Amino acid sequence: ANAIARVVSTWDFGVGANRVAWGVLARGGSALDAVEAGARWAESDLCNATVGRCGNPDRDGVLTLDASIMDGDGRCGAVAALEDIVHPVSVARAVMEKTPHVMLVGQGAQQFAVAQGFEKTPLLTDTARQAWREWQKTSQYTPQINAERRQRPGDASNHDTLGILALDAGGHLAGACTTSGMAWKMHGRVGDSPIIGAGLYVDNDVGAATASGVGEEMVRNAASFLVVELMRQGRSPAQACREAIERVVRKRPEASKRLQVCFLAMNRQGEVGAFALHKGFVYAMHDGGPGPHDRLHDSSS
Ligand code: SD4
Repeated sequence: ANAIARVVSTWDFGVGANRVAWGVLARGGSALDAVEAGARWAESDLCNATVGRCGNPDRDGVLTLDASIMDGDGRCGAVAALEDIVHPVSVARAVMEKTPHVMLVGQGAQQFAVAQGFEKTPLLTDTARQAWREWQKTSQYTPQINAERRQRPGDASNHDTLGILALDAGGHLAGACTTSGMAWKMHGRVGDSPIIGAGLYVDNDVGAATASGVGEEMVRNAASFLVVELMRQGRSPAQACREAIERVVRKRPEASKRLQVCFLAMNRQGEVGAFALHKGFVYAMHDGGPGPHDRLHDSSS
């Protein structure tokens, strides 16, 4: 195996996703299979109020899921506003591999998923329903800078997406991003995570980037694409993430004081970097090398 094979994921629960993804890489599996497996782990993790089946709903009490997957050769697929399917990342992969399209949304995405053999399962947990009832007492949409307590079911915190990037032994990159989006969002709202170039971008010639935080800022700045393009111009992953954050701030200096935006990047050599608008963003890395395999790295402004 190639010494540089590695996997990185956003936030502390990225440790769990990385372990599963590393299992795939260590068996000689592809980066694409690795990121899908890691994202699936997060989607079924019953402790994450912002990804998959345990996610918090929108302001109408509906849980809608967004996900994307991209291979370093440019192939990509995504789903947005998908309801009642446990593994949106796998539906995104099916969009990529089995349709002439890149993205399916809402009813159409669900219809496609069912036709592909994915089971329809009512997903909103009792805890999430309870959190939504609590939220309705104030009905304020004020995203927190970071989820202070780490994503226990029913947390009032309302973001923390899994973005996962992998480099396999063949030097091939892939990435995936999966989320239930901002809790208490408007029904029908789509964030950055399923938008190729915003929440995720991968190019084997250069590197890969993913994002977490308030997705509107990533969409405005085509942010993951921006990070990859900055690496193409010679920046290190960390520098590229920092410059992308600076761009976000320049565009909306006032809003930037209240919003979290986080970027995580890896170049084709396996160098990793991250930067966040506010303190508190961590990412997890697993490379199978000596020492702790599940290092958490802090990265802040
Ligand atoms: C979104 N970026 O839907 C996602 C939410 C998120 O950490 O990342 N939270 O805007």
